[in-house]
Amino acid sequence: MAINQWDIVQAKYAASAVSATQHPERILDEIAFIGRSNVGKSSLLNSLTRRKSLARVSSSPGKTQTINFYECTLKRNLEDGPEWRDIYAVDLPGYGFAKTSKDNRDSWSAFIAKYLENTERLRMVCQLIDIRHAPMESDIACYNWLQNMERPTLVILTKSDKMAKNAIAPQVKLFKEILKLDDEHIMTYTSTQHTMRNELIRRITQYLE
Ligand SMILES: Nc1nc2c(ncn2[C@@H]2O[C@H](COP(=O)(O)OP(=O)(O)OP(=O)(O)O)[C@@H](O)[C@H]2O)c(=O)[nH]1
Ligand SMILES: [Mg+2]
Repeated sequence: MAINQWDIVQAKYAASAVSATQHPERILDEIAFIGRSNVGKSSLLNSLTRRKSLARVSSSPGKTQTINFYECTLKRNLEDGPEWRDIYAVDLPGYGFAKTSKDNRDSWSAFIAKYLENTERLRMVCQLIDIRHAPMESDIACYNWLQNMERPTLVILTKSDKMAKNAIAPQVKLFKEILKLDDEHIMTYTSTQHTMRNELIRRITQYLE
């Protein structure tokens, strides 16, 4: 790792919450990952922490049903020695899962909303959207809702390995226009190749200082 650049050197499961009152005992800065079911939130978390199956991944949507906290240790080398800090990476259940009943969806929204509204140490939210689709209504609504709450948001276009290389830039441009984003607030990601891993850690840690 280059000098000053943070890396995630350790990660472990800390807790699962099924109601807004459940939270791991330790108080740490939090980074949350939100997005439609199946967009690749849990996969991105595994890629980010270099762990194969820290978070459970499934090809059928609706896999993550609870708010899962992962305690991550960040490390960077400064000129006078290493510096460490712990944070929570928080994997949220996906939205837009059609097979779930309306009642279920409503309680999902209330549960997640409470977490996003009330978590004081939530430093930023990564909103994941599948790069292959134009932003859906639920994605736009979620993004606007985060902005109304004044949550710093980074949009991550996932599964970029599934798109032709020359189609990526125009698609990023489309998302930037629709969501009115500058370059610092959007990036692509591929959890199968990890090529954007250091860049994502760089962006996330900017919000911690
Ligand atoms: N090719 C490719 N497949 C991916 C990528 N990220 C995730 N997937 C696949 O997409 C599917 C869903 O991934 P998950 O990480 O479980 O998605 P999730 O957003 O956590 O889904 P829920 O927990 O249901 O909300 C799995 O089959 C993954 O292997 C990626 O970057 N590239
Ligand atoms: Mg998941």
